[in-house]
Amino acid sequence: MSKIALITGATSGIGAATSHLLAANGFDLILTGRRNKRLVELERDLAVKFKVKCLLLCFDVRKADQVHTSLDSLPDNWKAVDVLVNNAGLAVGMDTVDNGEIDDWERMIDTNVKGLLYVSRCVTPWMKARKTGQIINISSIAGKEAYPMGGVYCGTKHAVQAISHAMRIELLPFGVKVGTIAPGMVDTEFSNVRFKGDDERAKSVYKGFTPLSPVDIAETILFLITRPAHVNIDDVLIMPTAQGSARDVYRIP
Ligand code: NDP
Ligand code: 8X3
Repeated sequence: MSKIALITGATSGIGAATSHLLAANGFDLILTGRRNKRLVELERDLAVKFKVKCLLLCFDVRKADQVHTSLDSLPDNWKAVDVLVNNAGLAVGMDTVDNGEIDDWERMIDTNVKGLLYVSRCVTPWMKARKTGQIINISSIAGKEAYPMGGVYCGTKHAVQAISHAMRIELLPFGVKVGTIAPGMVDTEFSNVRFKGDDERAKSVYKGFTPLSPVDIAETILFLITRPAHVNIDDVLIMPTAQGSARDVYRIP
């Protein structure tokens, strides 16, 4: 029987790349995101390339009721989730705390922290009952270091690190693995979202060096979830070769 992976934020970037790689490796997939058209296109693409089953759930991770209704609606055989990738997340805006927009803060906190909690709260009991499973939470270099103008995003990713560590300890008696992956800069739609559709500014983030690709992170996820039963990789910091800290990037003009 194929293993089942549930990937949040499958409609773009790291989530989409992970969906492809896990499908290529025989996982059946529960794919989630808000953009249903993209989910349907992704499913069609995966069906053509790989012989895996997909189940699509379109919901907003910020809405606890949507998360619970969608996940609880899964047929019992799909609740046997082997791998949960809590990937849905975003940065919105870049500003100092005294100038920041409250709506931006709420979007980041509600998505990156509360959304991850809502999804985990639903899926973890299924894993506990089966005494098996693995949760990968996508953190960031921003979960390791804080930088000016990114205080709230960094705060959310520090929270992801702390929550993940607590979950890891809570789930020890159940044999459920928990790990975090903290990437540096990855070329996805992340910066377009952060800069609210300013494509030129978004592009400039990745100028003059080679950023990570979403496939680099997908391959890291695959490595973590294919370790033997007695091995849990707790935390991975993965950076572009040209990036040495959240703020130090060696760019060739
Ligand atoms: P993308 O913007 O390409 O993808 C983000 C994904 O999150 C989309 O599929 C989006 O789906 C989903 N998402 C966002 N908000 C919600 C929501 N409210 N409900 C449901 N799904 C949501 O960015 P990345 O692939 O780069 O980001 C993935 C993760 O990686 C994030 O947690 C991000 O913080 C983290 N990360 C990214 C880095 C980077 O440099 N790119 C570096 C370090 C970490 P939809 O819009 O359809 O809902
Ligand atoms: C995304 C990486 O450096 O923009 O998490 O915070 S960074």
